[in-house]
This record gives sequence, C-alpha cells and structure tokens, in this order.
Amino acid sequence: MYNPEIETASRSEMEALQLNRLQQTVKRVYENVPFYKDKFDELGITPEDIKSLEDITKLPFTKKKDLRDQYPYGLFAVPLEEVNRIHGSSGTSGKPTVVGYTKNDLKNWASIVARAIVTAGGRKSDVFHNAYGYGLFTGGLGLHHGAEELGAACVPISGGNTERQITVIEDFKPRGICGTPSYILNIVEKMEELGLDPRETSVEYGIFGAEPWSEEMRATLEKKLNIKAVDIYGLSEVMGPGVAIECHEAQDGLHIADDHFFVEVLDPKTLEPVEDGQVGELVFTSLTKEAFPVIRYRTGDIASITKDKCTCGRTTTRMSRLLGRTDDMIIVRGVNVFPSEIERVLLQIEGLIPNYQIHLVKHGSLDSVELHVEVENSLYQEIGEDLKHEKVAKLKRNIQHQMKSACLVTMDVIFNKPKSLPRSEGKAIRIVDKRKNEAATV
Ligand code: DLL
Repeated sequence: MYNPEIETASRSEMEALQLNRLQQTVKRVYENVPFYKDKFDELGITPEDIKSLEDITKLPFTKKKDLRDQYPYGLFAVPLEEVNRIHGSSGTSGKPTVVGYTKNDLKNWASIVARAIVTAGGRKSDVFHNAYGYGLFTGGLGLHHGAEELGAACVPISGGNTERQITVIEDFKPRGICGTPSYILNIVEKMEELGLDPRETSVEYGIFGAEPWSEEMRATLEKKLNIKAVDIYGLSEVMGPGVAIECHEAQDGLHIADDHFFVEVLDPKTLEPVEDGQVGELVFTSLTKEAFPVIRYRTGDIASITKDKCTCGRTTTRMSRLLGRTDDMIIVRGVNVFPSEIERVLLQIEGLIPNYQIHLVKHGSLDSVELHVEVENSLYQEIGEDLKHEKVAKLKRNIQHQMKSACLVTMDVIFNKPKSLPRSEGKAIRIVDKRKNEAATV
C-alpha cells in the first residue's frame, strides 16, 4: 500500500479526520466564496453548526448548473494569484466548467493518484504508458503527476495517433497502461490489424475509466491484452481521476480516498440518504481542496457503497462500478434502460465486435432504440454485403431476444461492416440522440 496508515485506518479514526477536515472546508467556503455564504445564510446556518459528520445534511447541495452560473472563477476560494493550474470539462453546451488547484491541491492530487496506481498494482519501477488525453481534461495530467509522484517513468503519449502508441508500447515496454477502455480497445484492434498479438506486450495492468464500461468489457480487455484491468473513477469538479479506484487484488468495488472526499449516496428524487448497499446518486464533499472546494456536489453518477473491509486489507469506503447517470438513463415507452446494461448484454453475444452505438430515434410519436453493431470479420467474410443472410437474421433474433429479457424493451438492430462505426480516442460516444438531432457523450 502507498499509504497504509490511511488506507487501513479504523472507521472511527477516519471519521475523526474527516470531521476535522470538513469543518475546515466549510469555514473556507463560508469565508471566501460568496456563492456559498449566500446559500448558508439562506438556510440560516454557519460553519459552527457542523459538529458531526451527520450534520453534513444541513449543508446545501452544489450542482453542475451552479458551476456554469459562476463561470469561470466564481466558485474559487482563493485569489487567482494562488491558483497553480486550471482544468475544465467539456460540457455539451459549449462552455467548459472550470476548476482550479493551488500548489497544495496539486500535491495532494498527485499523491492520491500515486496511491491509486499502487492500488491498481503499479510500482515505482514501472514504465507507465499514459494514453489519457492531456489538456483541459483532467485524465492526462492527473495520471501523469500521480505516476511521477510514485516515481514511475511516465510516458506522456496522450490519446490518438494509434500506430505510434503501438510502436511506443512495443519499444518502451510499459508495465502499466491507462486510458479510456474504448480507446484501449481501439489500440488492441489496431494491433490485431497489424498482425501483432496484444497478449505478447510487456503490459501487466491497465487503469481504465472516465467513461461507463461493463464487467464484460473488462473481461474482453483482460483477455485480449492478458492483463489485469481495474476501474478508476473521478470527475473534474471533485478533483479528477483518483477519487476512487479498484484494487488489483479483489477487483471488487472502487476504494474511495476517504481522507480527501466525503461520499453520500442519496435517492436522486427525495435526496434522502439510502442504506449502504443500495443504489443512489453519489454526492461528494471535498475535504482538503483549497482553490475549488465543493460542498455536497451532486455528480449525477449512480452507484452504491459499502464500508465493509476489503479482502485486500483496506478499510476505505468502496463504491460499486457506476451503474449509469441520472441523466443518461434512456426511457423508452416508460421503461428505464441503462446504456451499461445494453453493453453488458451485447458483449456476451458471439459474432459481434465489442464496439457499438445506441441511437435514440422517433418513429411517429414513439421513441425507439436502434442498436448499431458491427459483425465480426469471420462472419462478415461469410455473408459479405448480404445483410438478409440467414445467419444475420438469426443473430438479430438472438440480440433482440436477449435485450428484451434484460432491458424489457424491443430494440431494432442495425448491422454494420467490421470497423465502420466511429472509434474513440478518448471518451466514446455511445449514445446518439437523433430525437434532438445531437450527439451526447455519456
Ligand atoms: O473523466 C476524470 C477521469 C479521468 C476519471 C481519467 C477517470 C480516469 P470528467 O471529464 O469531469 O472527469 O468526467 C466525469 O465521467 O461524472 C462519470 O459520469 C464519468 N466517469 C468517470 N470515471 C468513470 C468510470 C473524468 N470509472 C464523469 N466509470 C463522471 C464510469 C466514469 N463513468
């Protein structure tokens, strides 16, 4: 473990640390961010009212809209002179949401990510191939400074230029790799196309996240690359990558860095807490951030948590793989469908390439779902352009049947040639909402 004292602390030790840091954070925002001061005043509370961790429920929520309204610097709790780095996340609506870090914040973030890399099975001696995009997005620089803090040799290749990625992997011999699961799969496909065996590379573990992915996608990546793949979670508003990560030992839930982030799981409708183990919206309060503290940030991400000790020995809170987002749930004729459920089912079906898109369309006044899938090379060679081939019809019936039993919705299936759907270099676009004529990244 990178930081055993923290990672195996007893619940009461951790809660004492969290309370102390929460009180400091609340004081910091009250004194330095007019937006929060006004909200506290409206609710008639002051920092002194936070006497226990349970008192967090007295505090107001923060939402993405608040970040947009305060664009660009309205939620910063320090003057710009003290800000050392600025990141942003690209919203669908044009302007990015802006977040900032002091020197201290960057130090903390680097050590959180160093801890995360060790949790994933990384070591100081590793060469670490970083295929997350460098830029306003927190993925590239977040993993970069974590790897460097650990003492690993970070290869800052960023996303894109896939053939070059392959040369660099072959020549630099990384033990660890990170990127979005869809982009790593894209690299794997390219290797196969070039006649290389992805199982033969030096890579032993992968740190994948920043977009929804399923257990089936994990199985695919682990098999194709002969590696251990762990899930990393984070969001720019709360810090960036490293808020939580799976351990390579158990791969059973993502360990949250409890000493820096306080998590609540709430029913997204009532905003009441749900029991541990129950699914709800993740809400995070930062505990150490100076430049951009967030109070009860509603992530829109859906998961459950457990405080049970993990078999790896860590005692930190663990969150489940994300089940979806409150805003990406597809509602088709009254039935709720999570895109991740669609992926789970699709990736188990033989004859398909693990790349797909979900198109939401309107037939008359009714919403329906079109699944755009690619047939596997061998099948394509057999059927050619004949999409009416009996084998295709059979595959279609099979997909529709399995989707109907898993998601309770009949979906149309559109077959495509191998490698004809878009490939991602970062976050994949899985849902195309043709009802509104726009693409949504989820
Ligand atoms: O995606 C930070 C990150 C970088 C995480 C690299 C992991 C690795 P944003 O661009 O602000 O930040 O997007 C955050 O992405 O609210 C989730 O909906 C989604 N997301 C992040 N990690 C995962 C994951 C980065 N492991 C938003 N599984 C979050 C599913 C994820 N979704």
